[in-house]
Amino acid sequence: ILSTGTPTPSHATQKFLDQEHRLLIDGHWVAPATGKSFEIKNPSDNSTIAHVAEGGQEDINRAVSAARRAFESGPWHTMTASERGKLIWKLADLMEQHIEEFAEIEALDNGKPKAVAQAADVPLAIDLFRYMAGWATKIEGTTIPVSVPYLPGAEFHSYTLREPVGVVGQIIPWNFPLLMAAWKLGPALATGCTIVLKVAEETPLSALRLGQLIQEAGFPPGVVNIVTGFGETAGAALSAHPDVDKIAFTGSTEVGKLIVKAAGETNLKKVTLELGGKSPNVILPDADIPSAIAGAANAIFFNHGQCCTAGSRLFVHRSQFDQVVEGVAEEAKKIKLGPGMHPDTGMGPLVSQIQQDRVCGYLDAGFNEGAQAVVGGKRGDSEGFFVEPTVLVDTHPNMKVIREEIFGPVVAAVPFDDIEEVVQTANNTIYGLAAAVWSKDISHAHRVARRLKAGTVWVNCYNVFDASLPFGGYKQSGWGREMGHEAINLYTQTKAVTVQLS
Ligand code: TXE
Repeated sequence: ILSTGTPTPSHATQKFLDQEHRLLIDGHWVAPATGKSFEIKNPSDNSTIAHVAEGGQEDINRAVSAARRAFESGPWHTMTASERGKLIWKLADLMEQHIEEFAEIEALDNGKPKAVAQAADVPLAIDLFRYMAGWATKIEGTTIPVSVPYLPGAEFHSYTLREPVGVVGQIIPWNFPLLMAAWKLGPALATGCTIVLKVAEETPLSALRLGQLIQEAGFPPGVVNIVTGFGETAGAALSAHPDVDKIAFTGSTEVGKLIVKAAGETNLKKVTLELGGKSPNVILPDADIPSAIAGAANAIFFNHGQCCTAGSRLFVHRSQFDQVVEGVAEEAKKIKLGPGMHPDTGMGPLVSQIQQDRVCGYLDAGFNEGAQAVVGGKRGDSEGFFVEPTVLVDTHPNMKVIREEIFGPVVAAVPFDDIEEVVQTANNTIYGLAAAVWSKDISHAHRVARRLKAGTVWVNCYNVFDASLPFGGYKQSGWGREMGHEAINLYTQTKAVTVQLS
């Protein structure tokens, strides 16, 4: 594991880390009502990099009241769509001036390689805001002809308005801290909602830096409120709050179910969920094998496997199974483990000791049930929360490592004999977030793409994301879609207006 020669953060990043990190409520950085703060760790060496405020129930209440005021009577409520769009675009411009700083914050806080954050997380977040800025002025209703049978001869003019849902609570995870904040904030701002964002306790820092830029861009007070704190307290208070109109959540399926329950027991707030996955990656016999091997490695090892879309079940035709498994294992061996800030790091640590223990627990369960590791299979020998990139074989369909989301750099490779069989096995999961198929035969590829039960299917590629593509899950991977036009629909509601003309 790399460690010597790890650069220190830039002056700008260090200055930010050393600040007092408070809550953003009603346009001010305020101390939490709890009076408490908690430590933020660098997962590559378990050192403390910052302290942030621990927001609780009372802070959530204050933030929701501020968001309500901003929604009902603040300047936001009378701002034109064009002005809203310009503010969002301005935020993207400000982010662009701080790409490196954001990348360093993500590397230190989450553990991902700085170069990856700089090439993917931060530019994708900026792009998302620009895409959503464009939508602000394109949210339209329709006109609808009506003929009412019990009012013969009466004439009407009917139309629909698409109005913002209102005060939105957003709860995000730690795997792509800045990008998840952008996916949530972008469409909510474009549609004119106001927001209380509860960031993950593991990785709150980039959202706090984003909060500073939101202030600098000039969003009115109360439009975006950011509360740092824990899930069981701040998160639960937000999802049960009677004055929140919608919760958008990304995280575990387990907590997703708690959110739905809280909504049902309180005000039936609308809920969208982006939850776990156990995504199948299917390599058909007619695939271009070298690119499928590289793709399969990327599918599982990107972001250390801490992707809801991680290609954690790799299905390969029996005739090519050994070749592909060997190829993916070779790719795994080439990956250098190290701190996110080290320029040679290919894979950083997992985000926390809890996640490291969870992933290693899955590995142990797999080995006890008879699985074998072709490569990897152990935690890293260091203070940091590293796990070796791992390829498992000799699994069977009832094993935990096949059924449950591991959320680490662990792929199970499974041979298949025919397409019908692999489609059935690939769909044999409670999840349905993503899937991929590799084939040079376009009919095969399209046919399999149709039959895979997943919200995203990639053909001859993996982990391709764009702000314009709707993203979300079938089955227990979630409700609703993020990004694209569909996200706009889910932050608005339809009002039908009917005017009698005669
Ligand atoms: O998730 P949690 P954790 C999966 C992945 C991972 C597992 C556990 O399998 O191993 O979940 O990760 C907030 N009410 N994913 O424990 O707990 C919490 O504060 C309201 C998949 O980190 O779901 C954080 O902000 N909120 C995934 C957010 O929920 C609560 C990404 C996510 O945390 C809460 C992350 C509660 N009772 C984990 N409890 C994906 N889909 O990408 C927690 N939270």
